Amino acid sequence: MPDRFNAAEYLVDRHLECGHTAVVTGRRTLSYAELAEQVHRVAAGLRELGVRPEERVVLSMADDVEMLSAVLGAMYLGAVPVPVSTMLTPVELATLLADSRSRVLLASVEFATACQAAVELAPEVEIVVLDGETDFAPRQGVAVSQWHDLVDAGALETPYRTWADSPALWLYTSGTTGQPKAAMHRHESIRAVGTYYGNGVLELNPEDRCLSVSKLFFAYGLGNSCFMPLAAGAVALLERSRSTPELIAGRAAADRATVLFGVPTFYAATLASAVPDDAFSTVRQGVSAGEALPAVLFEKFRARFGVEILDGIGSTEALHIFLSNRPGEAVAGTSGVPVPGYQVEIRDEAGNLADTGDLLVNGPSTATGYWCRNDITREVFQGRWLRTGDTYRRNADGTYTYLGRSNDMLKAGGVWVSPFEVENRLLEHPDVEEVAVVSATDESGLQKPVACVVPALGHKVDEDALITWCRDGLASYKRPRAVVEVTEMPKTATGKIRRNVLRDIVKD
Ligand code: 3SK
Repeated sequence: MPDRFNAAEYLVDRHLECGHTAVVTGRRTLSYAELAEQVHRVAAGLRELGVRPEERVVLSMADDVEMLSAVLGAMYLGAVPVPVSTMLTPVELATLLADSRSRVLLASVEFATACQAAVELAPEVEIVVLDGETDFAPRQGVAVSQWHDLVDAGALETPYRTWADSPALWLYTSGTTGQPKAAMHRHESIRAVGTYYGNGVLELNPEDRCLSVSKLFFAYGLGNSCFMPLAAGAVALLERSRSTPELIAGRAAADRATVLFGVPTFYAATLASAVPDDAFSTVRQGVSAGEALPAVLFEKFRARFGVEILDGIGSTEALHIFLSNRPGEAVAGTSGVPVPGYQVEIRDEAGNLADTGDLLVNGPSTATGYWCRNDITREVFQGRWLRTGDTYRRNADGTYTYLGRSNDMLKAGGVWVSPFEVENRLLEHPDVEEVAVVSATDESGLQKPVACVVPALGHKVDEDALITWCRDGLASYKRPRAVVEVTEMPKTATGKIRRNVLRDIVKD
């Protein structure tokens, strides 16, 4: 038989005797022993509800002790937690409930209205457990209970006998346009995230206090606020409310965060805010992922807050970060080098190894595939290699530079142009707050790069000035042929720019 391994046991039971704090929220502090108690109780409660090993349980929950113990408790029981975005519409949530065949939905009070509407549309759901008192009018055939009912059913003292390759977790991903699909992850992949990125790159230790802007329902947030801190015996600082610069800066200072996990839009918003310059004085390391961090943000954040941000890239399919800068050696404007345990390669359109082209990764945390999506699974998961869908350049110093999503690359005058390179140049201009470059078809049917710009506060967009700025700082063929002002950048739930929406705007 394969080796027995349960990721929840590894993350929590291993530290039972340490006496150390595991989690701090705005209201509560739990030791590892107290967190383990909650995890064991959720596992027993789910078993009492009839949840079987390998059965999926959807979580539409806010970052708090209940959500953390729901993820871990389901895994402890051998079931499969499916944390989903709390920003989904009822129709979108119902689609995921149906796709995952979930009978049980765990929900936070903040999202009860959307969950109630979703359950109306999802005949699979039989039980809803809420993490607090709120109105919830279930449709016929659905039982609603409270968190205390779940955790009062006793405690499961030993984990289900999962193997390293047993299913542990599903995470839905849809990219910027496509249909949602569940990336299926193994118990072993969770250990790998803690070992290779958490320990191998960040050198997390029990003194660390990890604060994440991304919530637990994202792969990035789950690694930042659960897998990595708990694997290291460190503290996870959880924040239930929406992450604003002011809130995160306040929590970082009040709870003495040592590692701050953000995304480029958060770092940009923080720089644009009045957050005090010493707000992150306890932070020994900043981390950025989700999309590439422009060099200008890296420099400005370090200059103002004294925090070095390690840019990296991961994916839901890879579970966490696989290319990353290293502490003290960050090269601004790059995603760094492969995380220990991972290999990357770049292939051109013909499938040959190249210095610029599609990025593939081979590593210990890759998903086993997408649930019930055979064609796309075979396209994305190729043997040991995972196609990331990102275009990268390998630099002479061994670092990698992001050039754009492979399907976002533009051709101008027959030559490939990286939208990201042009965006970086425009971000250095004082009139520009946010920018995305997309392709539009001109009167002669030819493709041309167009920059969509959100102006900086109190500034105006001057098309000629911005085109000249690009012509002066880049090869001339890369310059945008037009600049369009937008008041707000359309984004996905994970903060990625919805370029398809911008393409529609510039088309007219
Ligand atoms: O998008 C990323 O860079 C990322 C990083 C870590 C985990 C998950 C994702 C999607």
